[in-house]
Amino acid sequence: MLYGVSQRNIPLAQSSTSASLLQYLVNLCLVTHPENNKPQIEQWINTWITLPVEFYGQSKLWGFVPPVLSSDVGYNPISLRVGDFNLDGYPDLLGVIKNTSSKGVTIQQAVLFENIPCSGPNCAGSERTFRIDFNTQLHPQSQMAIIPAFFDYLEDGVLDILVTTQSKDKGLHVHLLQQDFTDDACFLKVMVVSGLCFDDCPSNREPYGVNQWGPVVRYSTLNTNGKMQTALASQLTQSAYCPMQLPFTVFGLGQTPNFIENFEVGIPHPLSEAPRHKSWTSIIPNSQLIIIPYPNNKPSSWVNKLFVTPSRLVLLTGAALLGTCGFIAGIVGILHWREKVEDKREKLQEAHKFHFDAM
Ligand SMILES: [Ca+2]
Repeated sequence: MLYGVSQRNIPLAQSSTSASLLQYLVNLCLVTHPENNKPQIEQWINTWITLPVEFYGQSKLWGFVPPVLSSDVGYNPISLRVGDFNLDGYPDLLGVIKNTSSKGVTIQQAVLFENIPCSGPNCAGSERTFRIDFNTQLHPQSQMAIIPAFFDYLEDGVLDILVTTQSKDKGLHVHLLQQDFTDDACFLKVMVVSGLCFDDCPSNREPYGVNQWGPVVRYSTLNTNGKMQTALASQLTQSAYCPMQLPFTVFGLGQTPNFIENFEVGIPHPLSEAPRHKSWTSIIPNSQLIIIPYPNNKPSSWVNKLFVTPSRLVLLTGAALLGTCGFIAGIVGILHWREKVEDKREKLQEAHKFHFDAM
């Protein structure tokens, strides 16, 4: 078993059940049959349980890619990257799987593991599991996927996918799969920076610093059913073994256009000092937050920079409002014009009447 390697790759830094509890996931291979390794994803619920993830697809049995020390693309431990690709509030995974046919032909491709509800005895108490999306092709099939990663390419709060592949001539290529997201779902994107400058911030500039490891962010809000929806995530949980984690957190809010009732940020602190965290209320969905924890040891002074991204619905609502205003203005204009014509006619009649009376 690859427990030793896998333990370093606990990738899940986001609540997989949207229940505000961090769930530990570990991906591993049982290498009793190395050529046909049996892949598993296990979740920690008081004990490790195996999630019922189906690795059979496209008439093939797939497995994770065990790391090879002599590989010409580097030593890549089995890793899963976390990101809520469809913004439904449940973090999905991105990983590489491979299949070697009986003729020795190996296919290695990047796939999405969609976070879906789980019910039945196979779930062993877990409310969620993952389904491999064999239908979405993330890169040319003729190339071997090496490292996939989520990234917000257009800074619009919707996650895109970058995949590094290797072609038959050993050349490495980077592919971008830009997501054309049209679903009615909201997001909250949070970046917690270090709040530090090298020496002092010149010209009283904001001490943005750079992304830091270890901050925890949490939100709670009422969903469309009137129930409290909470989620929690940690930013940059890992710095070794090519983690390719996002330097920010994207929470999918699902179809929840309500204000975020409570939003909280905490950063690492020395054990001898008080915890460092701060809360904000009434955050607008579809917004990007940059938290500047300056000074680090004085949370009451921390600053929250909010950038609002208008969603498609907001734009549609604005367009409908403008259209309605234009329509009403048109009617008012027509009535006004008719009124003026009427007045003019009445004045002419009055003038004719005056001339007639004068005669
Ligand atoms: Ca999801």
